[in-house]
Amino acid sequence: MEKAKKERNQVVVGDADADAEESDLVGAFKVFDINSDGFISSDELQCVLSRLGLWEERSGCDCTRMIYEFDINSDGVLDFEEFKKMMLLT
Ligand SMILES: [Ca+2]
Ligand SMILES: [Ca+2]
Repeated sequence: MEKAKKERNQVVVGDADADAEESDLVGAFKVFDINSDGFISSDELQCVLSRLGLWEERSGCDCTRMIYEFDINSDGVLDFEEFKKMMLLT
């Protein structure tokens, strides 16, 4: 019984960590979602990346393509779940 209780406590702690990480991502998502419509378009992605100095025109990197790679439901924009995947993979 003691052991089971301990394991449950660990799960709760794990969830709290995940929540903290999630709220960081929510904050990052809001930065990228300039017009606050809940989606990140390729224009927004490019705009924020260039503002952060992370966008290099001459690198040949293409935001539309970047979105396309993570756009799971193919609606042309990134929702929070898709954004989360992008942040965790890059
Ligand atoms: Ca938006
Ligand atoms: Ca999408």
